[in-house]
Amino acid sequence: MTSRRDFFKGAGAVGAAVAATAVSKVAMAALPEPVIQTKPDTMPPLVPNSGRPYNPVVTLNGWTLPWRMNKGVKEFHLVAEPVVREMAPGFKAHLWGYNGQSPGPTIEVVEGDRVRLFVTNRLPEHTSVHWHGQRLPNGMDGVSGLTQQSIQPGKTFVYEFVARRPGTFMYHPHADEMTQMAMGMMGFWITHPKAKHPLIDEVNRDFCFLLNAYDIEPGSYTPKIMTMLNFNLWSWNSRIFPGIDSLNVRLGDKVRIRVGNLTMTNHPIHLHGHEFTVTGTDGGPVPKTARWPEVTTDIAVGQMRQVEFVADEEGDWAFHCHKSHHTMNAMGHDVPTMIGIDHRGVAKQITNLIPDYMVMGERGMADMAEMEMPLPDNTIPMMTGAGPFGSVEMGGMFSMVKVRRDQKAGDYTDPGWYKHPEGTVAFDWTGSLAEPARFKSEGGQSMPLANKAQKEIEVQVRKPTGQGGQGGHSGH
Ligand SMILES: [Cu+2]
Repeated sequence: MTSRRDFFKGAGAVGAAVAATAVSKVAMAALPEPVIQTKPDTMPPLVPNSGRPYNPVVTLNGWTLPWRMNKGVKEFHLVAEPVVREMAPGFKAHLWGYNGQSPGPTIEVVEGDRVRLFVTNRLPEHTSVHWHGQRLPNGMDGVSGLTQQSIQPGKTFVYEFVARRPGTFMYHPHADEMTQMAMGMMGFWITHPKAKHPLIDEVNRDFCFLLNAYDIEPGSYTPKIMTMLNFNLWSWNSRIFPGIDSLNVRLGDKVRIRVGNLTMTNHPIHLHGHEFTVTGTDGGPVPKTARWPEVTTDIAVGQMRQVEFVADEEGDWAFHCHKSHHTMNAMGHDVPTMIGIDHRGVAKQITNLIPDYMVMGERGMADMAEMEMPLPDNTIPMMTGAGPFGSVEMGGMFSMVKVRRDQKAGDYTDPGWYKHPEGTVAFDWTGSLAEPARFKSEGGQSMPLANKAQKEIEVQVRKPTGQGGQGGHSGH
């Protein structure tokens, strides 16, 4: 994470065509200069320098959009445009997004703020922005064709409303939605409470990110937009592990993490080493009497969840989607299972004949993480991530919550790997071992003999081809 914010002044390139809304002429005299982000880094929280104070969030591998205060109105300028997003080091995707990145910048306002959003369309087709979860006048809801004309390429529309309800929201197009969301157009929105709120606790760290998914053939750069189930890249804020930054906190911090799902399937998000409670959704804060402890919470399509916990155990705690196919990166092949078959030396020869060919490890999948398989350009290994004890064998929707005693308040930098106190790491047993006592009945005596197959049948588990199913990696 860097503290450097790269701003590019894109002023002058904006043609202002104003929507037929009740926005004053004075306000329209000039637009706020769009702020463009060129880096995929997690930016430090943007401490508000105008308007009501609040405790800002940190957007994972993202940033918050600065605003201009204009006669008591917070003015933001979003630019919808093609972007090149680095999804992980060495892997770039040609996406659509806002202000230089996908997802777009997080918008942070305070309950009761009057907000004016200029949206400039630099895409090759029309768009609109829907402000998911907000209470607003119907004509500001951003559904093209239904509540407004769509924003044609080159045009700028204005949305204006009061952020009436504090909470966790998102924004995305409501025009050619399938294409534009598959291409990465989305962003986070947070409305902070204007005063102490009985159901919204103050926290030390407040993180947010969106769940998104792409189907990018290894060797290519642009997502396939027709894909409904067989995505091959499962990402947080358009980043895949090991490209997702860790969530770095101080021991004892109260931590809030806000997550929204704009993929086509649900994601059970799981935290190690701590229990959390779901304190709110995009519908608002959860009443305290309705909260219960969890270590995994499922986030359905189009839903948002905010979870809270006290980070009271030091360490590097895995934090990931619990669908195991979602913690792997792209495989562009119908990959046969080769468990039990020694293919050393063969793979390279086959690859000469069939450039796409890739075999699963003969001892399971774990050796894929270390295998020196020639990969096509612009893709990264399926499972990877060098940890302090070897390969983490993860990809996709995986990160870590790093809890440290000496992490300073307000410091979000990566503290490196956890140094475990002596005697607290699982270790290799070198003493003698007794044969495990197996149950005599193993093999099943409970089924009447008449119903049993004549011959003993043994099956081999075939994994993971994901044919036609959610979370599959093949099918190309
Ligand atoms: Cu998932």
